[in-house]
Amino acid sequence: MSDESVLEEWVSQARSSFEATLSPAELENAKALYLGKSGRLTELMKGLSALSVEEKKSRGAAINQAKQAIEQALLERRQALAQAELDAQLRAEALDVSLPGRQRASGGGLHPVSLTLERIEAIFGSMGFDVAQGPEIETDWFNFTALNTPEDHPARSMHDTFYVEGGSEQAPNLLRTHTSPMQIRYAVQHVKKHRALLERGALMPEIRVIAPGRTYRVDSDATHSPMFHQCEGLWIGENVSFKDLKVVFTDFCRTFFESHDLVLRFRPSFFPFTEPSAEIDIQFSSGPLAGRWLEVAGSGQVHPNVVRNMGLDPERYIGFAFGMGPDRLTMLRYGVNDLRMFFDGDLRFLSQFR
Ligand code: 2NM
Repeated sequence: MSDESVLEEWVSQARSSFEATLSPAELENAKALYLGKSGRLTELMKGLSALSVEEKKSRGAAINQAKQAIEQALLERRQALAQAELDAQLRAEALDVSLPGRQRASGGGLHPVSLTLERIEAIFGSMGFDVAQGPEIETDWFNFTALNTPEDHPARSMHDTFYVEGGSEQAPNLLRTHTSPMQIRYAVQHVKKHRALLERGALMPEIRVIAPGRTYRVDSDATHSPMFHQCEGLWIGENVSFKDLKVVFTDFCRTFFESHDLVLRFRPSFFPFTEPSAEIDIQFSSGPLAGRWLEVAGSGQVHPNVVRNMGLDPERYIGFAFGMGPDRLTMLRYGVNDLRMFFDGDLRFLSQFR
C-alpha cells in the first residue's frame, strides 16, 4: 500500500472509530491512537526529520492534511456528542405543563356544623338579616340581667353555667349560655348609631340580625355537649308581629330542609326574654322522620324589659326573637344520632360531610 493510501485508510478508520464512540471520554481515548503524544500521526511527523527536504515537503503536507481531516472528524463528533447529551438532559427534565396537579390524598373540609351555620347565614342573609359575632366570655349583665332573667333563676346557678375568672362578685364573668347577649350588644350599637334619628322621633331602620356561635352549659350526654352551638335571630321595628315570625321561620325551615311541604307548629312556652313565647316544632311529610313532631327552636315576642335594655321605647318598638341549635339541625339533616361525634374530632366521621 502506498504511503498516501495508508494515510487515507487511517483517516477513514479514525472517522469510523470516532463515530462509534458514545461518550466524550470514549472519544478522547479513540483520538489518542491517532493524535496522541505517541499516536500514529505524531510518530509519522517525528520520522520526517530523517527525510530529504523535498520528501519532507510533500510527505509533511500529506500528513498534515490527514491530521486536519482527523481533527475535523474529532471536532464534529465532539459536537454531536455534546448535542446528544443536551438532548438527553432536556428529555429527562421535560415538564408536561398540561398535566393536572397532584391532589393531596386528604384535603381539608368544613366541619358539618360549620356547613349548617353557612346554610343558616345564607338563608337569613337572603331575608335581609345581618350576621353578628361576639365574645364567648360574657358578663352577667349581657348574658342574664339584660335578658330579663330573675336574680334567682336556676340558669344562673353554678350547676348550669360555667363561671370564669375576672369580673366582680356583683358582675361575674361567665361563658355565654346562649348567643342572645350578642343580640343585645348588636341592638345597643344599632341604637347608638341611629341616636340622632331617635332623638328627633324619626323612624329608625329596623334591627334584623342573627347571632351564630359557640355557647356553653354544664351538661354532657349523648344529646348534650358542654360546648354546643346556637343561632339566635332578632327582628325589631315598629310593626313587626308574630305573623312575621311565622312567615320568616317557616320559610327558613322549608329552605333549610329542602322540603316545601314541611309543616310547623308553634306551641306555647315560657322564656324570661320573650312574652308570649313559643316552641317551634316541625313535621316532615316523607322520609325516615315522616309524621313525627321535632322541636327545632324557641321563639317569642321580645319582652318589653329587654327592648328597654336595648335602649328602645317598648311602647314604640316591638319584634320577635328566636333561638335554635345548629348541632341538632345538623343531626336531623344528616341522620346522626350522637351529638358527641361532632366534637370527638375523628376524621373518619368528619370527612364524610365535605
Ligand atoms: C330563644 C328563644 C326565644 C332570644 C331572645 C333574644 C333577645 F336578644 F332579643 F332577647 N335573642 N334570642 C330568644 C327568644 C332565644 O332561644 C331558645
